[in-house]
Amino acid sequence: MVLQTSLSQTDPAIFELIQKEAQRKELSLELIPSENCVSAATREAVGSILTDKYCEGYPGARYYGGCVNYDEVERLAVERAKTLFSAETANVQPHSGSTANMAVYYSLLKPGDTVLGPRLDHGGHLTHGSPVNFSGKYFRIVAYGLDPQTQRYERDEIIRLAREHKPKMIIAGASAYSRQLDWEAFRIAADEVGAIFMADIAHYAGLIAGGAYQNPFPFADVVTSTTHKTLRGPRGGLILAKKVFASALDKMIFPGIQGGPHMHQVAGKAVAFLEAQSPEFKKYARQVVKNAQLLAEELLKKGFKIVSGGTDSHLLLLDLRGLGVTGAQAEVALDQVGITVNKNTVPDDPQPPKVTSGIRIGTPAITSRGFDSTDIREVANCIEMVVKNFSKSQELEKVRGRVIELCQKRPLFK
Ligand code: DSN
Repeated sequence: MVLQTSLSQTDPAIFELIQKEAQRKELSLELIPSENCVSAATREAVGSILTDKYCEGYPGARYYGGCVNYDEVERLAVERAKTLFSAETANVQPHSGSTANMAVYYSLLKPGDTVLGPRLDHGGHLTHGSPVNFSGKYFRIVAYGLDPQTQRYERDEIIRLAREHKPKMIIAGASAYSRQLDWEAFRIAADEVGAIFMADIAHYAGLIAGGAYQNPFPFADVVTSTTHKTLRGPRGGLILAKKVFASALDKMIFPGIQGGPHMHQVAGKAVAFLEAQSPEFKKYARQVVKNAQLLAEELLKKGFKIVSGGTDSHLLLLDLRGLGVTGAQAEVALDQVGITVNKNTVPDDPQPPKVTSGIRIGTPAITSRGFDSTDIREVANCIEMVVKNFSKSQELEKVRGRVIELCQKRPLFK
């Protein structure tokens, strides 16, 4: 007999930890830009019986019987993803953004091929060519970085590097870059040398879906993403591509690097894609950017330095150099008052990656709980008080009270 008892009866320890996490989330400000809070509907799909089934293959061509309902789930997810991003094709099976990126490298390149991608310490991701990642181990990486003056990726430099190194693939996309990526520049660079242009929109996907950030299509050949950041879906990955690349990418996801897709996750992605097509989601995406821009303005007024001077997206990077506090110290002090951020390297950071001189701040999760301009001003005040008094426990206690007030004003789980 399948156990039908509730989680609290079957496993009180795990039940208790989930309750504790709900409480932590409810009473703290989630400012990590890659995190969000999914809808109850998405959670229901992800927590459903769809976790039970093996569906190796693709709709209509599976290696297991009994996939009829799963075929429909996957078809819905694929069609919705294509509509949302104006994509010719979609593969919704990648378990994560990293596997989505791995499938692109392994299907469209040969080991040792040259790839032009963003530097990890200038905003890029591990899978964009870091030497400790498969991408840096198996491919020849030429990395581009931020312009020292503008602290942005500059069009001329991308084109110059492409001409010099003749990469087989050029990657645009980032984990800590707040500005609009110049998709057209990457297309021009790719065309000059016959390279594939891959855009990794993991961070910007929800903003793009909501029309608050430019879509890399039609410029990009292949677009990879996660589904759980600004897009506010379940944890997972996604590949969108021009038709000509689809068959190679599909074969690389399965059977190349994955076995059975996680169909409960695929169902959750379908729900999130549907939600992202709504007018409310468009409003949400615009508000995420407005909130990030206001937070940047307020912090600038208070004398903080922000990499590139502001943001066009959901995140900003505070440069703490000169304030006598490291990124790690700021992260710990903010955590003590219930503000969750992550330490992050800033351009040409003198500190090692486990210390850093910066913090990365994002507005997707607090916007999901309804934060507006008044709330954002208070968030800026709290950040200032903590960072400038990071070692004074009495000051931190006062800020903790203000954070709780903000959280109670904007409950997450009603
Ligand atoms: N680890 C994710 C992030 O925090 O941005 C992906 O890059």
